[in-house]
Amino acid sequence: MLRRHPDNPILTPERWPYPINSAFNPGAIRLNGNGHVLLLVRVEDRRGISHLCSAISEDGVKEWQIDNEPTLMPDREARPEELWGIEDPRITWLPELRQYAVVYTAFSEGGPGVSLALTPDFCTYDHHGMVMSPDDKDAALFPRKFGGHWAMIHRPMPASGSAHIWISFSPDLRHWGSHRILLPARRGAWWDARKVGLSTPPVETPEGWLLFYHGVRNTAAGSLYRVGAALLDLDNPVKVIYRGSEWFFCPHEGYERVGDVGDVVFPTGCVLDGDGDTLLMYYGAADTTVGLAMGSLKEIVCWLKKNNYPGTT
Ligand code: BMA
Repeated sequence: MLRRHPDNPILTPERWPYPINSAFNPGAIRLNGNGHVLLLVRVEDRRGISHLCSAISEDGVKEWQIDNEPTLMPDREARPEELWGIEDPRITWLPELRQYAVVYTAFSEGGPGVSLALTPDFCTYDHHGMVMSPDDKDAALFPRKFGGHWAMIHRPMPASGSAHIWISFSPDLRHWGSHRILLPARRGAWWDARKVGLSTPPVETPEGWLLFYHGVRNTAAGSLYRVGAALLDLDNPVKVIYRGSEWFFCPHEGYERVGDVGDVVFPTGCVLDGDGDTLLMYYGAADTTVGLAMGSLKEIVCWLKKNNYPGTT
């Protein structure tokens, strides 16, 4: 259901204006105003510390203008929770606040947690700091409130056992509660048995919020990251309407199978094309480069209906 773009990988570390190790797991948004696509790419430098760097393209496919220097750096003085870098941003436009929300992993001395910053323009940021304590990652906001509360999807990591996708609510984007499991990892031999985590921010469709998620299976050769989907109720996103039984996107091409961390496809951002149906999904490939895959929202929802299996066993 997702077709890789023939120009893949669309962004590689060699193209960066300054020396880096890898460029992957980008947040994505279509900018208000000119409609260009902005990627906030996770860039790992040669110390191993990640920052975010923006790349902008008119059509979201080619001629990327990469910032000449890091766009958002971890600031270990002002924000000690960013000691070992900032990673894997997910971007949501919040019409009510007229700001973009950037939710990212802050790698603190206590482990990775979820941080939130608001920005009107990707130049200045209002940092809310770490809003979900370690270990927690793979988080994004919904674009609007439900019953007066903002909702965030995230993935806390328990000390033992499987890691599930959770949803939490906040009246002010700072204080979070009403935590509950939204999508549990399956069990046994399932492709999404050990860990699941949000991929891109939820995508609104007429039938519900489309939730892409990665499932991780441990094998003798290491972890395998693959992508599946679920559909959440539009007005009550704690309600899962459908969950696909199978994954539909997995490491296959050379650049997805070989890299710093092989056998990983890790989508973190998507935008819609002008037709309102074609999805452009951006993903990290083998923790090294950025890939683009395209599909139809309608087709994916249709597939979910036919392949629905809400069970975990
Ligand atoms: C996850 C995150 C991602 C990474 C993936 C595969 O836990 O840390 O940033 O892409 O593992 O290594």
